[in-house]
Amino acid sequence: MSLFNQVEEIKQKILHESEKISDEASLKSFQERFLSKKSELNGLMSHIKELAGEEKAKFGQSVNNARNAVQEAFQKKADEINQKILERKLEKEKIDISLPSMNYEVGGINPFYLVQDEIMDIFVSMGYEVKEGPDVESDEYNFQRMNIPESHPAREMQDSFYIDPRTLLRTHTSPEQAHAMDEKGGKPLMMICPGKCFRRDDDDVTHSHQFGQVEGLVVGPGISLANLKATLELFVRKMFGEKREVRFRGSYFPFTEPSVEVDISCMNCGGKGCSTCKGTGFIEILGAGMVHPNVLRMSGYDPDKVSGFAFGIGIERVAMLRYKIDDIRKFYQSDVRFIEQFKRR
Ligand code: FA5
Repeated sequence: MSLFNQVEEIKQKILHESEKISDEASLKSFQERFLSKKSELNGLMSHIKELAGEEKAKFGQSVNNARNAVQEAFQKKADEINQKILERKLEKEKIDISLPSMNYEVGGINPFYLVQDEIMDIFVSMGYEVKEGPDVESDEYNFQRMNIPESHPAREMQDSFYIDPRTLLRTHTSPEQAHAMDEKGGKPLMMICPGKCFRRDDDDVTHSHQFGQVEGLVVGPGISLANLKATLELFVRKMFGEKREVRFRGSYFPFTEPSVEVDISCMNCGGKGCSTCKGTGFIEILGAGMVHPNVLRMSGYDPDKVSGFAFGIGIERVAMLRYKIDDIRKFYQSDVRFIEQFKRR
């Protein structure tokens, strides 16, 4: 038989073999037998030297063609088998969408944050800028820049947790007044700053050693106590509705002059007097006043040219009134029965 016929015969035999490939194992063994260097087709090439001239090239060509045909048949089978493997895998991993879903519980939002957001919305709608400040504060900003020098008796009422003798967990958000004025460099400003405060207070129904405040500050030419009163009345009305009774009481803060405290009729007894309001019928929600000239001066503002008002709202106290919560400690006890009542439905 001529070498050319042998090529054809081997090719037909291998193609016939390729028909039998049915899985990964037979595919592999076919590749080893018929497509490796030692395959029968490659072996035929050793006879090329027996041919002369043009015949050599023709023979090489026919072996190559046969090899290509075998490779093509192999590839076709490999594609078919890979497709089958993929189909089997997809079938196995199929998600049954008719199954009922897992019932994930969605938590509620602590009313502290609901109210903090509400307070911010009210002041942002009046044009206030929102600032942020550090929980860990320097003695300078927490006290001195707030007109509370060392050994001032007001420090007694705001004892805190100290990191070192000059650094403490801030006792109020008022140091943000000084930070905001530093930043504005003598220009008019209107800002609020929500944040956490810490005090060495004894915990009871209305006091916690950790609580939240929203500080507010407005500085500019001609700002008056009337502006402060109108702003806080508007805030109270937006927050609690028209019916809630509001009381402005003269007070004292070293960083404001004059100073006031704002009380709201108790949510629990409606003003008659109960244990929540300690029999007074009112709960204090914020402190406020006209920014003290010393504070303005220390922050680079001229008290003869500008004036300002400031306030510090107790977030839990507002939340207690808003949602009739009778004990401030509930905000911090992580009791799901409490939090669940504030789920957004
Ligand atoms: C201050 O902290 C002043 N920095 C507020 C202020 C700001 C006055 C700007 C003038 C100008 P006071 O200690 O009264 O003030 O606290 C303000 C509010 O924070 C209180 O009305 C109360 O709502 C809340 N608060 C204070 N101490 C506690 C506490 N231990 N637990 C819960 N809330 C508290």
